[in-house]
Amino acid sequence: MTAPPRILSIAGSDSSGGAGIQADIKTITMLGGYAMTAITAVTAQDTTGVRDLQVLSPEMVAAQIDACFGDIGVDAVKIGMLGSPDIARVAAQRLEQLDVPVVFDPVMVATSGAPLADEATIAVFERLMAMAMLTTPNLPELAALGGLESVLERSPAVLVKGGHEQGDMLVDRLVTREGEVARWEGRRIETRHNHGTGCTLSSAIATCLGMGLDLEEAIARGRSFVRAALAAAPGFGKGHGPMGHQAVRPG
Ligand code: PXL
Repeated sequence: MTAPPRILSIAGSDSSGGAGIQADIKTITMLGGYAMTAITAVTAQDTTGVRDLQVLSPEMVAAQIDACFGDIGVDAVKIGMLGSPDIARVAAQRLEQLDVPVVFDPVMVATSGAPLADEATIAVFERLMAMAMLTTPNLPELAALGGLESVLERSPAVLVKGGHEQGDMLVDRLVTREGEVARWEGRRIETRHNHGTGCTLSSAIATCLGMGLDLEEAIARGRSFVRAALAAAPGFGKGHGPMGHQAVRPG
């Protein structure tokens, strides 16, 4: 058996299990990766909203990152919720010294509408975009970051996720400084159980990059995983429930 790709998720914990670190561990594991974590913040949340939130110290986040790189080693990194500007800076500082593919999900708002990044943290996103192989904003995040041109000044590649578009057919586009290099069109999956889709997609792409797939293949495989997990949502909770990561068949 070949060794699984070693994937580090730098992200926040979601007690409800649908998003954040929990979604990342499920995704990485289901895709055949080995999941490691640097937890930035702990949220107390359910499917209807974030009840409470505690952010860890930047030293503690740095120590988790160092522990993963120092012993087991890391083949690819996913960055999600950062929690504070100091954590964002320390993550950037560590990753700038290392040569592994990084997927940056510029998390700003939870599916329930709760803010997950303040202005000062978002200001450090520029540095993270510059060291990421891919940045994966949804449409509201793209607008908040100043639009596609502005993001491309930093990040070499952007996956513009169309999930917030109106209509029946949704388009995700991979864009680099050379222009659009790929697009994927899919019929909207009608469900309110869409909590954690962004976390799941970014960690799936990181896992596939860690396996050695190229960017387009990694995105294609990540999208398929998200669509299968959405279709398998168990229907838990009174709000935006979790996806069905555990029900996705390999392949
Ligand atoms: O999906 C964005 C997200 C990221 N990280 C954590 C979250 C959420 C959404 O709820 O809870 C910890």
